[in-house]
Amino acid sequence: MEKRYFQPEIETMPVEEIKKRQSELLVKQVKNVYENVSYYRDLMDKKGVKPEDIKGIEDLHKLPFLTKDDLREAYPTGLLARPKKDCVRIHSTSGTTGRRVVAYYTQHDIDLWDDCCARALVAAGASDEDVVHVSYGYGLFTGGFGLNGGSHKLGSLTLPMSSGNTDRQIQFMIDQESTILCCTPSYAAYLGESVKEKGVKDQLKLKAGIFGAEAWTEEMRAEIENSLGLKAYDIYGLTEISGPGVAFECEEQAGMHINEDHFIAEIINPETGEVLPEGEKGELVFTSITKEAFPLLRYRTRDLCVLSRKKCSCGRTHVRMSKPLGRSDDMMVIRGVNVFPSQIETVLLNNNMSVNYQIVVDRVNNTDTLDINVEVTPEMAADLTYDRAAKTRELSAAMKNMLGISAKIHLVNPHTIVRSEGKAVRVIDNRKLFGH
Ligand code: DLL
Repeated sequence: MEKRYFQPEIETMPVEEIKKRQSELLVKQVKNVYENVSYYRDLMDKKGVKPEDIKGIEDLHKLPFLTKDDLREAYPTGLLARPKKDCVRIHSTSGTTGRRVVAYYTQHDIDLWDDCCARALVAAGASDEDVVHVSYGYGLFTGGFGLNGGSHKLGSLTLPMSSGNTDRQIQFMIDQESTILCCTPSYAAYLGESVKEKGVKDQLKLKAGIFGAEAWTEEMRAEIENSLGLKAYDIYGLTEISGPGVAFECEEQAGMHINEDHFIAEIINPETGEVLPEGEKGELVFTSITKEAFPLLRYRTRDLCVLSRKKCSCGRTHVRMSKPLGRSDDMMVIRGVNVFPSQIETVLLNNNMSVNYQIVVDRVNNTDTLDINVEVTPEMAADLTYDRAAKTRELSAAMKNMLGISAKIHLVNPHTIVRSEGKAVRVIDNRKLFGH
């Protein structure tokens, strides 16, 4: 049966009530963590904060932050708040440098995560009558298991496809009449491209897609919606805080509602750590108030975004976060100028290029170089009158205008840039500025 919300009483709870609930849970969680996690107790002691100092969310700013470095330092079990024998699962980030981040879950933690993903599915219009096609990777990555769990909870028929084998994905989509597609936006774009090549769009029954785990632009949304014939919804999350479903888009498609009954969100100035007022752009910080095994307090995500309490027409009262506008740590500084990959993507897509591109940064003779390889679309490649040199000049000018620095544009043939079945590798920075 179709419903508007998965848990209406929570998702539409008056803001004052949410805050009251957050305060109560925070006080309990701080006490729990102080008593059970020596690593965090040491951090609190160092900052001179005792659990009694935290009487509600107004005191949250007194607590120390946690960063990925702390997680690495405490690896593997230093931040566990429950005995390992109470845990039923781990997940891990795909981090290639340093030690991995591993998050632990009790059954309670899995249940609440499933609820969050079920809320996201319902917000995208899913019900127990839908066929949910999960093409996020299964395994240590949280994407596959997360959406799988949400879909089960909702009672939808779940296709645990995992990523890869695009021909088989499309065949199952047709044969099983998949209605909701869950995968990374870059894989959705690739699926859209393959569907177009096979000429099978009219055999698909897709109505919505839930795409996240990496940054994507509005231009890319339009492209995917068009190629797959669905409405594309954003979903946000991170392994440390549970996985996908920390926040999700509703039909408004204007920011993602954060599941505030489980996670308290703050925006801070990434340089000073100061908490910023609503509406200001800064680094997103999460405190998990209901998790048992791996409850993180004031975890710095490095994602830059803006929060909004503006009333949403969907009726949900939970605060909305903007799409991440970059990361406080993935921003590239090229010839002294701050460059975000999303700016480059916007220029490419606004100029009718394909979504298959790669940014290569290097340093030659002490000068940074920026090269952008982008595939021409099959239509452009087939058009004998197409003027690649003119297009290259046009893109170079648009890029200079957007970034403030010039970039070398290389138009390459379709299918020459390696496709991703998970998160796309958009940036290759050969400068190795950070010693990795
Ligand atoms: O990417 C969890 C996830 C799986 C989210 C499936 C959505 C869908 P991690 O691998 O730990 O977890 O990566 C977390 O990915 O801090 C963001 O920088 C980025 N990210 C996640 N969702 C989005 C999004 C999963 N919707 C990191 N838009 C986060 C932009 C996102 N960036």
